[in-house]
Amino acid sequence: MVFLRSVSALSRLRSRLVQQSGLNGSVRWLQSSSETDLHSQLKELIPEQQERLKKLKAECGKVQLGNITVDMVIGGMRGMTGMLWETSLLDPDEGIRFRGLSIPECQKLLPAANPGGEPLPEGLLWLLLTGKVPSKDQVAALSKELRARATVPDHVYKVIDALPVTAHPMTQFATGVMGLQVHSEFQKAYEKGVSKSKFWEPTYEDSLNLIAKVPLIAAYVYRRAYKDGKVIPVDHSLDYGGNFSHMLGFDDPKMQELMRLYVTIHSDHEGGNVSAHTAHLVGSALSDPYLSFAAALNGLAGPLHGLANQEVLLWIKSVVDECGENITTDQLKDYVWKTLNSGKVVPGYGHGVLRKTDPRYTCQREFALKHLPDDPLFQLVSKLYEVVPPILTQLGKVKNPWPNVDAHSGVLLNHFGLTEARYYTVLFGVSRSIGICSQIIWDRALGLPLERPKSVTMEWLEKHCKKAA
Ligand code: CMX
Repeated sequence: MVFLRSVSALSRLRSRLVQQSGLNGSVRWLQSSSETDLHSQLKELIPEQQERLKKLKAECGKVQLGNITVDMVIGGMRGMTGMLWETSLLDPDEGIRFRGLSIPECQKLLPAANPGGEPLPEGLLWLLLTGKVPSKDQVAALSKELRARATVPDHVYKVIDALPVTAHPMTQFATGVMGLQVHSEFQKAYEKGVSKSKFWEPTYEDSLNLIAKVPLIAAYVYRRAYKDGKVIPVDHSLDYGGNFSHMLGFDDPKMQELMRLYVTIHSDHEGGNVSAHTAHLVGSALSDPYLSFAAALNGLAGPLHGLANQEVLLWIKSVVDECGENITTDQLKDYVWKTLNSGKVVPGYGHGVLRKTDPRYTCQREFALKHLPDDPLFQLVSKLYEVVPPILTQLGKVKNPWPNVDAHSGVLLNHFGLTEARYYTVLFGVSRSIGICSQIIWDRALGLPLERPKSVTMEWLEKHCKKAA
């Protein structure tokens, strides 16, 4: 029971309660000494969410969510609702919401390193895991905890060093993550016979370790591939995003702000995208977070998914190489048609779910307008926004002619000196560790089962359709 001794105490408490509306929208009281400890917070939340799922299953288990058509089965399961993903939800028109909050709301509500600055990714991690907007103290405590976990054993670097320095950075990165796996707490606990009700605890340990350590591996890969292997150690005075930027070799405060924004907006995009779904699927076999996340990275490395950010910058640079920086609209249209006519996609445009401009694109554009309005490649990206959608619409088959997140990220990084496009998907991967691991913790906490959808053959479909007709 809390006693309110004064009006100011009452208003302090009120603002705190507003900040801490719970997972199901109800307000929670957080007065214990464990208030700034994420693990304690989760321990409190998990039983009520387990009950919620039990009730949902008992009361609504037989409610239909839609009809599955043959198109869906042969069309990559588009539009088929088929998995539970608690941390974020994607609306085709509005874009992503992290635990109900849009990107502009996250920018407004999550604690920042600087007044009016970009949100701290640690704050987003707290939000994804608990469903609550964290206080500054909670974010500071989590930041400190992640720094304490940010060490990588030497054997991981040796495994990476066994690869040619020219190996794709995503290959080096995923290899490093597999090297970390030998320290999995989940695997150890499972071998010792941990009970199902406790699965989430070692999963939590692995997840926080993984999130804390991947920036070091990613920075190592960058410095190895592009900076003669000169590694920059962790700066214990910096936050997660700032530190990552620092270890890559970028200490410009604007680049550090960009990294905070980048990691925040790339962290999670509901569950059906290739990387998130892969992690969820692999994890459903009780593979630990390292195994699940490494699998996800291999999906992220595909050009239709995360590799598109690399492809966009390379494509933009090829436009400049061929036509110069002062390219006219007509030249740009011709270049887009040339790309399409050679059987390629226009990278950075289109989406499996979104049907409007990706808000992750919009917030990066706002960042560019604030910090680099005169950058020639940014201006080219703006011009592409005018040119590409009408052409893709003209094709008549593209469901979403608007830009996605990858259409913008490269020119921002390039502006601050991170010019090596082949590296970009690694940054996406580091960011994804936050969303993917948050959901894996909840997968184990909620006791979600092995994922095993039914597949059929063409013959089966033909027979089924004949019968239906
Ligand atoms: N350029 C050219 N053609 C495109 C296109 C684009 N940007 N986007 C879609 N199309 C084509 C598809 O290739 C498909 O053609 P076919 O029927 O001949 O195979 C047709 O339009 C219909 O596709 P869709 O239903 O609109 O889109 P999908 O859900 O099948 O694919 C995506 C979505 C993202 C793979 C696709 O839009 C694409 O290839 N975009 C370019 C790559 C890209 O930017 N990927 C990054 C996405 C974000 C991320 O995951 O990081």
